[in-house]
Amino acid sequence: MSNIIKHIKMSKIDINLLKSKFRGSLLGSLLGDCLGAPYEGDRVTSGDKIIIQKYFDTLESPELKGPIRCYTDDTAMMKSVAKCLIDKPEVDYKYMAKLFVKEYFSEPNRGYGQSVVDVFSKLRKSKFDDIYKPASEQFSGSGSFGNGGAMRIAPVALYFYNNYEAMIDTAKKSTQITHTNTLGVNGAVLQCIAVHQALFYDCKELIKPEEFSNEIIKKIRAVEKENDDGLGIDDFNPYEDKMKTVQSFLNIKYHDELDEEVAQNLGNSIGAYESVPTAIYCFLRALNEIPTINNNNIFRRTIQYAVTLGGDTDTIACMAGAIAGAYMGEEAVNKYMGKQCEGYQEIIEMADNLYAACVK
Ligand code: F2R
Ligand code: MG
Ligand code: MG
Repeated sequence: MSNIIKHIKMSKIDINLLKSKFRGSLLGSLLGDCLGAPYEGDRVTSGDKIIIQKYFDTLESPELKGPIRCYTDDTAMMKSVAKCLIDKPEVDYKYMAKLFVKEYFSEPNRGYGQSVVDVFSKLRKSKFDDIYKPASEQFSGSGSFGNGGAMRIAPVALYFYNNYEAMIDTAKKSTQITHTNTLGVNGAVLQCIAVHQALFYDCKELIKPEEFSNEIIKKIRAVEKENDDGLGIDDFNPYEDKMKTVQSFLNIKYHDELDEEVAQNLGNSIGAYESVPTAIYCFLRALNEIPTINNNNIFRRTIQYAVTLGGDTDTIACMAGAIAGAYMGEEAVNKYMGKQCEGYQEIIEMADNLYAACVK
């Protein structure tokens, strides 16, 4: 593990920027969710991209009354993860499970995954006797590979900004409350690694997509190695391989039809394997100009681009936004756009409380 940590730009972290980066990341998660939600499940055409451009332009208008964009399960669950870390410095997973269940039964109409709600019911019925049992029984024992673990993981990356090993461990254990399939768990770990890594880059220096993705590949390789059976045959490194596909797409000059290929090859569905690498791709692609998006702000471009890929737009934009916000900080978030989103002030306060809980 120590070899991997050497690759993280530890020396580059500026503690004064960190508070803004905490806010930026949780706001990125919120804005991606709220602004992507109206398009969830849609196929996006070239004409739709023009409409999405206008939609985002309008959201930046000071005249617009808000908040009117509701958040979904992505933010509801992210808030529970953050609250758990704030309230219980020694992570209490039973408390986290209780927060998920309380949140769901208080507001069940937030667009939760079809199967994860069974986990919540079983947890409640069993009085949280074994918090990992209900998830392990999903899909005839294979566990969920949905992106529900990844969409809520940003607070873990922030809280453990200076403890990489604890971060990986917490990303796994917090995901396994609802998702036990290796693809669901390692998808959450991959997203956590990406958010964490973005914290260590100064937004005044443009990230080199190849350097950033190479760092991620090294780290996810170490995580996936733990699933090896030690025989040296049929090694199973799906996320490492998918990140290499991300790199090959980044090497292609942008053209309009590319988005369709990205959606088909990297994926845009609710499976973690078909959405987490895609979110990382959105962030890395949006570091540079995208001809179909008329805006110079990397944070907004990341979220807008994620929405234009269609499919699981709230969740891909939420994950991409969390990475972009961790890189750019709160200053990149347009306040008028933010105020259009339900829970904007609450998320800022939550980010500050999370910061206070871990930065001494
Ligand atoms: N549920 C949705 N979107 C549906 C439409 C919502 C609509 N807009 C509305 O407002 O009502 N979005 C949310 O769900 C995704 C996260 O899901 P999560 O938490 O991973 O849930 P679940 O149920 O565990 O998995 C989701 C589906 O994936 C398939 N699946 C998972 N594992 C499987 C396995 N081992 N074998 C076969 N299929 C598996 C199933 O279809 C699950 O129902 C986010 O997009 C969030 O926004
Ligand atoms: Mg959702
Ligand atoms: Mg979704």
